[in-house]
Amino acid sequence: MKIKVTEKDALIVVDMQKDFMPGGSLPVPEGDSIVSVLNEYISIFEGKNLPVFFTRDWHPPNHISFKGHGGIWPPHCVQETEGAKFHSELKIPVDNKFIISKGTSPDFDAYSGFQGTVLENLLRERGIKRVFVGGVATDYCVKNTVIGALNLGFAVVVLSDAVKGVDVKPGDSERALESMLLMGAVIAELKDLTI
Ligand code: VGL
Ligand code: ZN
Repeated sequence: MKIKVTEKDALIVVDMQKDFMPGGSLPVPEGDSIVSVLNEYISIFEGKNLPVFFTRDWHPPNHISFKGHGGIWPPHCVQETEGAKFHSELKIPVDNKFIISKGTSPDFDAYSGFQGTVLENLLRERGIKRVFVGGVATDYCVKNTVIGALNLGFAVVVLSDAVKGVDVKPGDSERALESMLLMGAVIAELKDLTI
């Protein structure tokens, strides 16, 4: 299916941080394999001067999602640490890009880029009606960001060649994609986009 990228579209790149990449503290298997296709999407949006949003997990050291602090995850994406940095090959535009930090307070977690952030406002201010979403993890932050966007009334295109999941239980990523579809998201890949 062909999808034309228009001036009401934005790109959201979810949590492409070192701790979520192989070798990081909470690795998504093959998480780094989507960097090059994400860079292609980024250059399409940048080329049309459309906004690109990069969400990041940005946790304090005592975050509630961490083992030992009430959560299930190993410590990851701790503010100002190496593991919280974006993958070094991710091509972050100089202009018209926004970094959205989430999960920044000790007592709240945020799997959605809309939770406790200004992402919705930034999109609305710019007249954005549809978001294209890629990144990690399909079964956590991508899924919740997509559902968050749908619930706020945005149309959503999930970029199936630019997402990777953790699959704590086998099939979690596949089920996550199905639930995004059921809620109204469209699934597309690079070859479907026309500029
Ligand atoms: C995520 C687990 C814990 C994600 C964040 O970015 O999908 N997963 N924190
Ligand atoms: Zn987290």
